[in-house]
Amino acid sequence: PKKEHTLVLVKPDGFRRGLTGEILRRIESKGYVLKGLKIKQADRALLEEHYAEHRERPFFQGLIEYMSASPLVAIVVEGDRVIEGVRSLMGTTNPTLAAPGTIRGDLGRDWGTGQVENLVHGSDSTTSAIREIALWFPELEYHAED
Ligand code: DAT
Ligand code: MG
Repeated sequence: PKKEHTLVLVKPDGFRRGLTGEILRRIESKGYVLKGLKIKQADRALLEEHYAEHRERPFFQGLIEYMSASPLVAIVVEGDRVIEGVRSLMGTTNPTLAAPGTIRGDLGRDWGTGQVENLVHGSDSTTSAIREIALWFPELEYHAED
């Protein structure tokens, strides 16, 4: 069977707070394998493509501002059921409500800015993972189908 991959982003708030190592530690300690990793200043065009499904949502412009405010870390992670596994490690979207034990629940909170800052992104399906890895890592020889 083909190996499963997912795209993880340590979002600008996570990178700025020095939490990249802690987030990678949790992913690696779970047993997943890093296949690609880079620091990147994402531009609006890349983020609008990445978050295309949310284009009509009221929070879209704020989301693009948040994600482009400073560099982030983009990572390709490999493992059996890694898409679901990383989503489980992340916790639910709102960091105030995310369960303790998860990345968002342990390390995230609301800051009174009105912007949801939740430290980490993980692809939500096989289709999303293939699309997002090709978008963030066009230079990788293999994509999620390999
Ligand atoms: P997730 O990142 O948990 O997959 P999502 O795909 O629904 O969540 O949304 C993408 C990002 O958009 C999310 O990480 C933070 C932001 N967001 C989602 N819902 C929001 C809301 N109701 N208000 C503000 N930002 C929101
Ligand atoms: Mg999502």
